[in-house]
Amino acid sequence: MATKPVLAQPALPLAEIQGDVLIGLKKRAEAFLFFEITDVSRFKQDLKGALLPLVTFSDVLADLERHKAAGGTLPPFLGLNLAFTKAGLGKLADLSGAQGLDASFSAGAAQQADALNDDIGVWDQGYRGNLDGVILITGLTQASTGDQADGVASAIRHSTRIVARETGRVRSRDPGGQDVSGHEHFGFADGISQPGVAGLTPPSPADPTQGLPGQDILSPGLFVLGLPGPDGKPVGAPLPWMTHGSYMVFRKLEQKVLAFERFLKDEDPNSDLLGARLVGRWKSGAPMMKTSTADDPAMGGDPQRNNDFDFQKAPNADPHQKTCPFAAHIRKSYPRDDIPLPNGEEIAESHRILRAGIPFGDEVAATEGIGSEASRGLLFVCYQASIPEGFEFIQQSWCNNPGFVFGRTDSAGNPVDPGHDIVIGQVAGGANRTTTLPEKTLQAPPFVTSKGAAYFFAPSRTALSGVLAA
Ligand code: N7H
Repeated sequence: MATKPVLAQPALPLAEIQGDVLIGLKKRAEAFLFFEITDVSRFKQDLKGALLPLVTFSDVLADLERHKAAGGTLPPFLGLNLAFTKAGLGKLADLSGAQGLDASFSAGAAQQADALNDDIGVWDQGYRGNLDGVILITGLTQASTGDQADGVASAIRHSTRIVARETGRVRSRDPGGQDVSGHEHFGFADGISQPGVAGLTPPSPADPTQGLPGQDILSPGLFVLGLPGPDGKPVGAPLPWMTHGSYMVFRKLEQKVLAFERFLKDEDPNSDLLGARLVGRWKSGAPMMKTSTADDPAMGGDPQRNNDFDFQKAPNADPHQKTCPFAAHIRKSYPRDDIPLPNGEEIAESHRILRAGIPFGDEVAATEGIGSEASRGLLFVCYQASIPEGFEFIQQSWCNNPGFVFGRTDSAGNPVDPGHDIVIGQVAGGANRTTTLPEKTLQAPPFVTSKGAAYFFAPSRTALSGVLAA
Protein backbone atom coordinates (compact mmCIF):
# COMPACT_ATOMS: atom_id res chain seq x y z
CA MET A 1 0.00 0.00 0.00
CA ALA A 2 1.48 3.35 -1.04
CA THR A 3 2.10 5.77 1.79
CA LYS A 4 0.00 8.87 1.46
CA PRO A 5 1.85 12.11 0.76
CA VAL A 6 1.76 14.85 3.39
CA LEU A 7 0.34 17.80 1.48
CA ALA A 8 1.82 21.26 1.60
CA GLN A 9 -0.31 23.73 3.57
CA PRO A 10 -1.10 26.49 1.08
CA ALA A 11 -2.21 29.87 2.40
CA LEU A 12 -5.87 29.91 1.37
CA PRO A 13 -7.46 33.21 0.30
CA LEU A 14 -10.31 32.81 2.80
CA ALA A 15 -11.56 36.37 2.38
CA GLU A 16 -12.23 35.49 -1.29
CA ILE A 17 -14.11 32.20 -0.85
CA GLN A 18 -17.78 32.16 0.16
CA GLY A 19 -18.34 30.79 3.64
CA ASP A 20 -20.57 27.81 2.87
CA VAL A 21 -18.01 26.29 0.51
CA LEU A 22 -15.11 25.17 2.70
CA ILE A 23 -16.24 25.78 6.26
CA GLY A 24 -20.04 25.84 6.13
CA LEU A 25 -22.30 28.68 7.27
CA LYS A 26 -23.43 28.21 10.88
CA LYS A 27 -26.99 27.05 10.45
CA ARG A 28 -29.80 26.01 12.71
CA ALA A 29 -32.15 27.28 10.03
CA GLU A 30 -31.66 28.16 6.40
CA ALA A 31 -33.77 29.88 3.78
CA PHE A 32 -33.11 29.32 0.08
CA LEU A 33 -34.38 32.00 -2.30
CA PHE A 34 -34.28 30.78 -5.90
CA PHE A 35 -34.61 33.66 -8.32
CA GLU A 36 -34.79 34.73 -11.91
CA ILE A 37 -33.10 38.00 -12.89
CA THR A 38 -35.72 40.20 -14.56
CA ASP A 39 -33.69 43.42 -14.90
CA VAL A 40 -29.97 42.86 -15.38
CA SER A 41 -28.62 46.37 -14.81
CA ARG A 42 -30.79 46.83 -11.75
CA PHE A 43 -29.70 43.46 -10.42
CA LYS A 44 -26.06 44.50 -10.74
CA GLN A 45 -26.85 47.54 -8.58
CA ASP A 46 -28.67 45.34 -6.06
CA LEU A 47 -25.77 42.92 -6.03
CA LYS A 48 -23.35 45.66 -5.16
CA GLY A 49 -25.59 47.69 -2.86
CA ALA A 50 -27.86 45.17 -1.12
CA LEU A 51 -26.34 41.67 -1.37
CA LEU A 52 -22.56 41.96 -1.34
CA PRO A 53 -22.37 43.71 2.04
CA LEU A 54 -24.25 40.73 3.53
CA VAL A 55 -22.21 37.93 1.94
CA THR A 56 -20.32 35.85 4.49
CA PHE A 57 -16.86 34.84 3.38
CA SER A 58 -14.72 32.08 4.86
CA ASP A 59 -12.40 34.40 6.81
CA VAL A 60 -15.28 35.46 9.08
CA LEU A 61 -16.23 31.83 9.72
CA ALA A 62 -12.61 30.85 10.40
CA ASP A 63 -12.48 33.63 13.05
CA LEU A 64 -15.71 32.33 14.58
CA GLU A 65 -14.31 28.78 14.71
CA ARG A 66 -11.20 30.04 16.48
CA HIS A 67 -13.38 31.98 18.92
CA LYS A 68 -15.42 28.84 19.62
CA ALA A 69 -12.32 26.64 19.99
CA ALA A 70 -11.02 29.11 22.58
CA GLY A 71 -14.18 28.50 24.63
CA GLY A 72 -16.21 31.46 23.35
CA THR A 73 -19.90 31.23 22.53
CA LEU A 74 -21.25 31.88 19.07
CA PRO A 75 -23.05 35.20 18.72
CA PRO A 76 -26.51 35.10 17.08
CA PHE A 77 -25.20 35.06 13.57
CA LEU A 78 -26.86 35.42 10.22
CA GLY A 79 -24.99 34.23 7.17
CA LEU A 80 -25.65 34.82 3.50
CA ASN A 81 -24.18 33.23 0.37
CA LEU A 82 -25.06 33.59 -3.26
CA ALA A 83 -24.63 31.41 -6.34
CA PHE A 84 -25.70 31.48 -9.99
CA THR A 85 -26.76 28.98 -12.62
CA LYS A 86 -25.13 29.10 -16.04
CA ALA A 87 -28.12 31.11 -17.30
CA GLY A 88 -27.71 33.62 -14.46
CA LEU A 89 -23.94 33.97 -14.92
CA GLY A 90 -24.53 34.43 -18.64
CA LYS A 91 -26.82 37.39 -17.92
CA LEU A 92 -24.17 39.07 -15.78
CA ALA A 93 -20.95 38.33 -17.64
CA ASP A 94 -19.61 37.25 -21.00
CA LEU A 95 -18.98 33.50 -20.88
CA SER A 96 -17.97 33.17 -24.52
CA GLY A 97 -14.22 32.78 -23.88
CA ALA A 98 -14.67 30.21 -21.11
CA GLN A 99 -12.22 27.30 -21.37
CA GLY A 100 -13.38 24.05 -19.83
CA LEU A 101 -16.57 25.29 -18.19
CA ASP A 102 -17.98 22.37 -16.17
CA ALA A 103 -20.08 20.38 -18.63
CA SER A 104 -22.83 19.45 -16.16
CA PHE A 105 -23.05 23.00 -14.80
CA SER A 106 -23.39 24.20 -18.39
CA ALA A 107 -26.10 21.69 -19.19
CA GLY A 108 -27.98 22.31 -15.93
CA ALA A 109 -29.49 19.84 -13.50
CA ALA A 110 -32.70 19.34 -15.52
CA GLN A 111 -30.69 18.22 -18.57
CA GLN A 112 -28.73 15.79 -16.40
CA ALA A 113 -31.86 14.31 -14.81
CA ASP A 114 -32.12 11.28 -17.11
CA ALA A 115 -28.49 10.31 -16.59
CA LEU A 116 -29.07 10.32 -12.83
CA ASN A 117 -32.46 8.53 -13.01
CA ASP A 118 -34.20 11.61 -11.62
CA ASP A 119 -37.87 11.82 -12.57
CA ILE A 120 -38.27 15.44 -13.54
CA GLY A 121 -42.03 14.86 -13.82
CA VAL A 122 -42.28 14.93 -10.01
CA TRP A 123 -40.06 17.99 -9.55
CA ASP A 124 -41.59 21.08 -8.00
CA GLN A 125 -42.45 23.68 -10.61
CA GLY A 126 -39.79 26.22 -9.57
CA TYR A 127 -36.97 23.85 -10.58
CA ARG A 128 -38.38 23.22 -14.03
CA GLY A 129 -38.44 26.79 -15.34
CA ASN A 130 -36.02 29.69 -15.61
CA LEU A 131 -33.65 29.80 -12.68
CA ASP A 132 -30.72 32.22 -12.49
CA GLY A 133 -29.49 32.03 -8.95
CA VAL A 134 -30.00 31.19 -5.32
CA ILE A 135 -29.44 33.10 -2.09
CA LEU A 136 -28.72 31.05 1.03
CA ILE A 137 -29.61 32.73 4.31
CA THR A 138 -28.71 31.01 7.55
CA GLY A 139 -29.37 31.75 11.19
CA LEU A 140 -30.36 30.49 14.59
CA THR A 141 -34.12 30.23 14.23
CA GLN A 142 -36.55 29.68 11.41
CA ALA A 143 -38.30 32.95 12.34
CA SER A 144 -35.18 35.14 12.29
CA THR A 145 -33.91 33.48 9.11
CA GLY A 146 -37.31 33.86 7.47
CA ASP A 147 -37.46 37.54 8.42
CA GLN A 148 -34.00 38.09 7.01
CA ALA A 149 -34.99 36.26 3.80
CA ASP A 150 -38.12 38.44 3.48
CA GLY A 151 -35.92 41.52 3.80
CA VAL A 152 -33.50 40.27 1.16
CA ALA A 153 -36.32 39.31 -1.23
CA SER A 154 -37.81 42.76 -0.80
CA ALA A 155 -34.47 44.51 -1.37
CA ILE A 156 -34.05 42.76 -4.74
CA ARG A 157 -37.73 42.80 -5.78
CA HIS A 158 -37.24 45.25 -8.66
CA SER A 159 -34.54 43.15 -10.32
CA THR A 160 -35.65 39.57 -9.63
CA ARG A 161 -38.59 37.22 -9.42
CA ILE A 162 -38.49 34.58 -6.68
CA VAL A 163 -39.33 31.27 -8.40
CA ALA A 164 -38.99 28.95 -5.42
CA ARG A 165 -38.31 29.25 -1.73
CA GLU A 166 -37.27 26.52 0.66
CA THR A 167 -36.81 26.53 4.40
CA GLY A 168 -34.52 24.13 6.20
CA ARG A 169 -34.22 23.60 9.94
CA VAL A 170 -32.08 21.27 12.00
CA ARG A 171 -34.18 18.84 13.99
CA SER A 172 -34.24 19.24 17.76
CA ARG A 173 -36.58 16.65 19.34
CA ASP A 174 -38.35 13.71 17.72
CA PRO A 175 -42.04 13.00 18.39
CA GLY A 176 -40.99 10.85 21.38
CA GLY A 177 -39.14 13.84 22.88
CA GLN A 178 -35.67 12.47 22.19
CA ASP A 179 -32.87 14.87 21.33
CA VAL A 180 -32.19 14.46 17.61
CA SER A 181 -30.20 17.61 16.90
CA GLY A 182 -27.77 16.97 14.08
CA HIS A 183 -29.76 13.93 12.90
CA GLU A 184 -31.55 13.76 9.56
CA HIS A 185 -35.17 12.58 9.30
CA PHE A 186 -34.47 8.83 9.17
CA GLY A 187 -32.87 9.39 12.55
CA PHE A 188 -29.16 9.13 11.71
CA ALA A 189 -26.50 11.61 12.81
CA ASP A 190 -25.33 13.52 9.75
CA GLY A 191 -22.41 15.80 9.01
CA ILE A 192 -19.79 13.51 10.56
CA SER A 193 -17.39 12.65 7.75
CA GLN A 194 -16.08 15.53 5.67
CA PRO A 195 -12.77 15.58 3.81
CA GLY A 196 -9.96 17.59 5.38
CA VAL A 197 -8.69 20.50 3.30
CA ALA A 198 -4.98 21.34 3.09
CA GLY A 199 -4.39 24.86 4.34
CA LEU A 200 -7.52 24.79 6.50
CA THR A 201 -7.74 21.53 8.45
CA PRO A 202 -5.05 21.38 11.15
CA PRO A 203 -2.95 18.23 10.50
CA SER A 204 -2.78 15.76 13.37
CA PRO A 205 0.72 15.60 14.92
CA ALA A 206 0.39 11.80 15.02
CA ASP A 207 -0.42 11.53 11.30
CA PRO A 208 -0.10 14.74 9.26
CA THR A 209 -1.97 13.17 6.33
CA GLN A 210 -5.10 13.41 8.50
CA GLY A 211 -6.97 16.04 10.49
CA LEU A 212 -9.29 14.12 12.81
CA PRO A 213 -8.58 10.37 12.87
CA GLY A 214 -9.81 8.95 9.55
CA GLN A 215 -10.18 12.38 7.94
CA ASP A 216 -7.72 12.44 5.06
CA ILE A 217 -6.46 15.90 4.20
CA LEU A 218 -7.06 16.54 0.49
CA SER A 219 -6.06 19.19 -2.04
CA PRO A 220 -8.14 22.37 -1.79
CA GLY A 221 -8.38 22.42 -5.60
CA LEU A 222 -10.84 19.50 -5.40
CA PHE A 223 -13.34 22.01 -4.03
CA VAL A 224 -12.30 25.51 -5.14
CA LEU A 225 -11.09 26.57 -8.59
CA GLY A 226 -7.63 28.10 -8.78
CA LEU A 227 -6.29 26.32 -5.68
CA PRO A 228 -3.74 23.47 -5.83
CA GLY A 229 -5.19 20.19 -7.09
CA PRO A 230 -3.93 16.65 -6.47
CA ASP A 231 -1.01 17.22 -8.90
CA GLY A 232 0.03 20.31 -6.92
CA LYS A 233 -0.89 22.69 -9.77
CA PRO A 234 -3.75 25.21 -9.48
CA VAL A 235 -7.00 23.79 -10.81
CA GLY A 236 -7.80 25.85 -13.90
CA ALA A 237 -10.66 28.34 -13.83
CA PRO A 238 -12.59 28.61 -17.13
CA LEU A 239 -12.34 32.42 -16.95
CA PRO A 240 -9.96 34.40 -14.72
CA TRP A 241 -12.78 35.78 -12.58
CA MET A 242 -14.01 32.23 -11.81
CA THR A 243 -10.86 31.69 -9.69
CA HIS A 244 -11.75 30.96 -6.05
CA GLY A 245 -15.31 30.02 -6.95
CA SER A 246 -16.89 26.60 -6.44
CA TYR A 247 -19.66 24.60 -8.09
CA MET A 248 -22.64 23.99 -5.85
CA VAL A 249 -25.17 21.18 -6.28
CA PHE A 250 -28.62 21.60 -4.74
CA ARG A 251 -31.12 18.78 -4.43
CA LYS A 252 -34.46 18.77 -2.67
CA LEU A 253 -34.68 15.18 -1.45
CA GLU A 254 -37.97 14.06 0.05
CA GLN A 255 -37.75 11.23 2.59
CA LYS A 256 -40.51 8.74 3.37
CA VAL A 257 -39.70 8.13 7.01
CA LEU A 258 -42.61 5.88 7.94
CA ALA A 259 -42.20 3.75 4.82
CA PHE A 260 -38.47 3.33 5.53
CA GLU A 261 -39.13 2.33 9.13
CA ARG A 262 -41.86 -0.14 8.06
CA PHE A 263 -39.50 -1.68 5.52
CA LEU A 264 -36.77 -2.17 8.12
CA LYS A 265 -39.23 -3.80 10.54
CA ASP A 266 -40.69 -6.07 7.86
CA GLU A 267 -37.25 -7.24 6.78
CA ASP A 268 -35.61 -7.75 10.16
CA PRO A 269 -36.88 -8.08 13.74
CA ASN A 270 -33.73 -6.15 14.65
CA SER A 271 -34.68 -3.18 12.51
CA ASP A 272 -32.09 -0.90 14.13
CA LEU A 273 -29.35 -3.27 13.06
CA LEU A 274 -30.65 -3.48 9.47
CA GLY A 275 -30.92 0.33 9.34
CA ALA A 276 -27.34 0.65 10.55
CA ARG A 277 -26.17 -1.90 7.98
CA LEU A 278 -27.90 -0.03 5.13
CA VAL A 279 -26.45 3.32 6.19
CA GLY A 280 -23.10 2.00 7.47
CA ARG A 281 -23.52 3.85 10.76
CA TRP A 282 -25.83 3.50 13.74
CA LYS A 283 -28.22 6.35 14.50
CA SER A 284 -25.70 7.90 16.90
CA GLY A 285 -23.15 8.00 14.09
CA ALA A 286 -21.07 5.13 15.46
CA PRO A 287 -19.69 3.26 12.42
CA MET A 288 -20.67 -0.37 11.76
CA MET A 289 -17.00 -1.01 11.03
CA LYS A 290 -16.15 -0.34 14.67
CA THR A 291 -19.22 -1.57 16.51
CA SER A 292 -21.16 -4.10 14.48
CA THR A 293 -23.71 -5.55 16.90
CA ALA A 294 -24.99 -2.57 18.90
CA ASP A 295 -24.96 1.20 18.80
CA ASP A 296 -22.34 2.98 20.89
CA PRO A 297 -23.54 6.56 21.36
CA ALA A 298 -20.35 7.62 23.16
CA MET A 299 -18.35 6.56 20.12
CA GLY A 300 -20.89 8.12 17.74
CA GLY A 301 -20.43 11.50 19.37
CA ASP A 302 -16.64 11.30 19.65
CA PRO A 303 -14.83 12.83 16.64
CA GLN A 304 -11.62 11.10 17.74
CA ARG A 305 -13.27 7.69 17.21
CA ASN A 306 -16.31 8.00 14.94
CA ASN A 307 -14.59 8.18 11.57
CA ASP A 308 -11.40 6.23 12.12
CA PHE A 309 -11.93 3.17 9.92
CA ASP A 310 -11.38 1.60 6.54
CA PHE A 311 -13.16 -1.28 4.88
CA GLN A 312 -10.28 -3.51 3.79
CA LYS A 313 -7.47 -2.83 6.25
CA ALA A 314 -6.84 -4.49 9.61
CA PRO A 315 -7.85 -4.38 12.41
CA ASN A 316 -11.48 -4.41 11.20
CA ALA A 317 -11.08 -5.64 7.62
CA ASP A 318 -14.41 -6.58 6.03
CA PRO A 319 -13.50 -7.96 2.60
CA HIS A 320 -16.71 -10.02 2.25
CA GLN A 321 -19.27 -7.51 3.59
CA LYS A 322 -19.91 -9.51 6.75
CA THR A 323 -19.91 -6.38 8.91
CA CYS A 324 -21.07 -3.64 6.58
CA PRO A 325 -22.74 -4.31 3.21
CA PHE A 326 -20.86 -3.07 0.14
CA ALA A 327 -24.05 -1.16 -0.71
CA ALA A 328 -24.31 0.68 2.64
CA HIS A 329 -24.80 4.39 1.97
CA ILE A 330 -21.44 5.47 3.38
CA ARG A 331 -19.57 2.56 1.77
CA LYS A 332 -20.99 3.40 -1.68
CA SER A 333 -20.66 7.18 -1.40
CA TYR A 334 -17.08 7.10 -0.06
CA PRO A 335 -15.58 3.64 -0.59
CA ARG A 336 -12.33 4.55 1.24
CA ASP A 337 -9.99 1.60 0.50
CA ASP A 338 -12.65 -0.62 -1.14
CA ILE A 339 -11.81 -0.11 -4.83
CA PRO A 340 -9.61 -3.08 -5.81
CA LEU A 341 -7.01 -1.14 -7.77
CA PRO A 342 -3.49 -0.16 -6.70
CA ASN A 343 -4.57 3.50 -6.64
CA GLY A 344 -8.08 2.70 -5.36
CA GLU A 345 -7.89 5.08 -2.39
CA GLU A 346 -6.64 7.89 -4.57
CA ILE A 347 -9.57 7.30 -6.93
CA ALA A 348 -12.05 7.34 -4.05
CA GLU A 349 -10.57 10.62 -2.81
CA SER A 350 -10.69 12.26 -6.21
CA HIS A 351 -14.51 12.14 -5.96
CA ARG A 352 -14.90 13.75 -2.54
CA ILE A 353 -17.41 16.55 -1.99
CA LEU A 354 -18.04 18.99 0.85
CA ARG A 355 -21.60 18.50 2.09
CA ALA A 356 -23.56 21.41 3.52
CA GLY A 357 -27.25 20.42 3.53
CA ILE A 358 -30.01 20.83 6.13
CA PRO A 359 -33.24 18.93 6.85
CA PHE A 360 -36.61 20.39 5.88
CA GLY A 361 -40.13 19.64 7.06
CA ASP A 362 -41.77 18.92 10.41
CA GLU A 363 -41.47 15.90 12.64
CA VAL A 364 -43.77 13.00 11.75
CA ALA A 365 -47.24 13.69 13.18
CA ALA A 366 -49.52 11.04 14.73
CA THR A 367 -52.04 11.68 11.95
CA GLU A 368 -49.64 10.61 9.21
CA GLY A 369 -49.45 7.12 7.78
CA ILE A 370 -47.69 5.31 4.96
CA GLY A 371 -49.03 6.86 1.78
CA SER A 372 -50.03 10.07 3.54
CA GLU A 373 -46.65 11.30 4.77
CA ALA A 374 -46.09 15.03 4.87
CA SER A 375 -43.25 16.44 2.79
CA ARG A 376 -39.95 16.32 4.68
CA GLY A 377 -36.39 15.43 3.85
CA LEU A 378 -33.03 16.94 3.14
CA LEU A 379 -32.11 20.10 1.28
CA PHE A 380 -28.89 18.56 0.02
CA VAL A 381 -26.06 20.93 -0.86
CA CYS A 382 -22.50 20.07 -1.82
CA TYR A 383 -19.48 21.87 -3.20
CA GLN A 384 -16.81 20.68 -5.61
CA ALA A 385 -14.50 21.87 -8.38
CA SER A 386 -16.17 19.50 -10.86
CA ILE A 387 -19.80 18.34 -10.78
CA PRO A 388 -19.18 15.30 -13.07
CA GLU A 389 -16.29 14.16 -10.86
CA GLY A 390 -17.96 15.13 -7.59
CA PHE A 391 -21.70 14.78 -6.94
CA GLU A 392 -22.61 13.14 -10.26
CA PHE A 393 -19.87 10.53 -10.02
CA ILE A 394 -21.00 9.52 -6.54
CA GLN A 395 -24.69 9.43 -7.48
CA GLN A 396 -24.40 7.80 -10.88
CA SER A 397 -21.29 5.64 -10.93
CA TRP A 398 -21.42 4.48 -7.34
CA CYS A 399 -24.83 4.78 -5.60
CA ASN A 400 -27.04 4.08 -8.65
CA ASN A 401 -24.69 1.44 -10.03
CA PRO A 402 -25.52 -2.06 -8.75
CA GLY A 403 -22.13 -3.34 -9.95
CA PHE A 404 -20.14 -1.03 -7.67
CA VAL A 405 -17.94 -1.86 -5.83
CA PHE A 406 -16.64 -4.21 -8.48
CA GLY A 407 -14.29 -7.16 -8.04
CA ARG A 408 -15.34 -8.21 -4.54
CA THR A 409 -16.42 -11.69 -3.43
CA ASP A 410 -18.38 -13.41 -0.69
CA SER A 411 -16.56 -15.55 1.85
CA ALA A 412 -16.82 -18.57 -0.47
CA GLY A 413 -15.03 -16.65 -3.22
CA ASN A 414 -18.10 -16.09 -5.41
CA PRO A 415 -18.34 -12.67 -7.08
CA VAL A 416 -20.79 -10.26 -5.40
CA ASP A 417 -23.01 -7.80 -7.22
CA PRO A 418 -23.48 -5.30 -4.37
CA GLY A 419 -26.70 -3.69 -5.67
CA HIS A 420 -28.01 -0.17 -5.14
CA ASP A 421 -27.51 2.18 -2.24
CA ILE A 422 -31.00 1.78 -0.75
CA VAL A 423 -30.85 5.25 0.82
CA ILE A 424 -30.13 7.40 -2.25
CA GLY A 425 -29.66 5.02 -5.18
CA GLN A 426 -32.02 5.80 -8.05
CA VAL A 427 -33.39 3.44 -10.69
CA ALA A 428 -35.04 4.66 -13.90
CA GLY A 429 -38.81 5.07 -13.62
CA GLY A 430 -38.69 4.87 -9.82
CA ALA A 431 -38.34 1.06 -9.98
CA ASN A 432 -37.26 -0.85 -6.88
CA ARG A 433 -33.69 -0.71 -5.63
CA THR A 434 -32.01 -4.07 -5.15
CA THR A 435 -29.34 -4.64 -2.51
CA THR A 436 -27.39 -7.85 -1.95
CA LEU A 437 -26.75 -8.71 1.67
CA PRO A 438 -24.77 -11.86 2.52
CA GLU A 439 -27.95 -13.61 3.72
CA LYS A 440 -30.54 -12.29 1.24
CA THR A 441 -31.38 -9.82 -1.49
CA LEU A 442 -33.51 -6.83 -0.57
CA GLN A 443 -35.97 -5.12 -2.92
CA ALA A 444 -37.04 -1.65 -1.84
CA PRO A 445 -39.15 1.14 -3.30
CA PRO A 446 -37.63 4.62 -3.23
CA PHE A 447 -37.54 6.11 0.27
CA VAL A 448 -35.75 9.21 -1.01
CA THR A 449 -37.09 11.06 -4.04
CA SER A 450 -35.66 14.07 -5.79
CA LYS A 451 -38.27 16.87 -5.94
CA GLY A 452 -35.97 19.32 -7.65
CA ALA A 453 -32.34 20.09 -8.35
CA ALA A 454 -30.15 22.85 -9.68
CA TYR A 455 -26.46 23.40 -10.39
CA PHE A 456 -24.83 26.67 -9.36
CA PHE A 457 -21.50 28.45 -9.25
CA ALA A 458 -20.59 30.31 -6.04
CA PRO A 459 -18.26 33.12 -7.18
CA SER A 460 -15.42 34.76 -5.27
CA ARG A 461 -15.59 38.16 -3.59
CA THR A 462 -13.59 39.67 -6.45
CA ALA A 463 -16.04 38.31 -9.03
CA LEU A 464 -19.13 39.39 -7.06
CA SER A 465 -17.83 42.91 -6.53
CA GLY A 466 -16.21 43.22 -9.96
CA VAL A 467 -17.23 41.55 -13.23
CA LEU A 468 -20.64 40.35 -12.04
CA ALA A 469 -21.69 43.73 -10.59
CA ALA A 470 -20.22 45.85 -13.39
FE1 N7H B 1 -25.43 10.93 2.57
N1 N7H B 1 -28.57 9.14 5.79
O1 N7H B 1 -29.17 9.59 6.71
O2 N7H B 1 -28.66 7.95 5.53
N2 N7H B 1 -25.30 10.38 4.53
N3 N7H B 1 -27.46 11.04 2.77
N4 N7H B 1 -25.57 11.63 0.65
N5 N7H B 1 -23.43 10.92 2.39
C1 N7H B 1 -24.11 10.24 5.23
O3 N7H B 1 -20.73 10.73 7.66
C2 N7H B 1 -28.23 10.59 3.83
C3 N7H B 1 -26.70 12.04 0.02
C4 N7H B 1 -22.70 11.17 1.24
O4 N7H B 1 -17.28 10.06 4.26
C5 N7H B 1 -24.39 9.82 6.56
O5 N7H B 1 -21.83 12.61 7.80
C6 N7H B 1 -29.62 10.82 3.50
C7 N7H B 1 -26.41 12.40 -1.36
C8 N7H B 1 -21.28 11.12 1.53
O6 N7H B 1 -17.88 8.11 4.99
C9 N7H B 1 -25.75 9.69 6.66
C10 N7H B 1 -29.65 11.45 2.27
C11 N7H B 1 -25.06 12.18 -1.52
C12 N7H B 1 -21.18 10.82 2.89
C13 N7H B 1 -26.33 10.03 5.38
C14 N7H B 1 -28.30 11.58 1.82
C15 N7H B 1 -24.55 11.72 -0.24
C16 N7H B 1 -22.54 10.71 3.40
C17 N7H B 1 -23.37 9.49 7.64
C18 N7H B 1 -30.82 11.94 1.47
C19 N7H B 1 -24.22 12.36 -2.74
C20 N7H B 1 -19.89 10.67 3.69
C21 N7H B 1 -22.97 10.69 8.44
C22 N7H B 1 -32.00 12.18 1.95
C23 N7H B 1 -24.53 11.91 -3.92
C24 N7H B 1 -19.37 9.26 3.62
C25 N7H B 1 -21.74 11.38 7.93
C26 N7H B 1 -18.07 9.13 4.37
C27 N7H B 1 -22.84 10.43 4.73
C28 N7H B 1 -27.68 9.95 4.99
C29 N7H B 1 -27.95 12.12 0.62
C30 N7H B 1 -23.22 11.42 0.01
C31 N7H B 1 -26.46 9.25 7.94
C32 N7H B 1 -30.84 10.45 4.31
C33 N7H B 1 -27.40 12.90 -2.40
C34 N7H B 1 -20.15 11.35 0.55
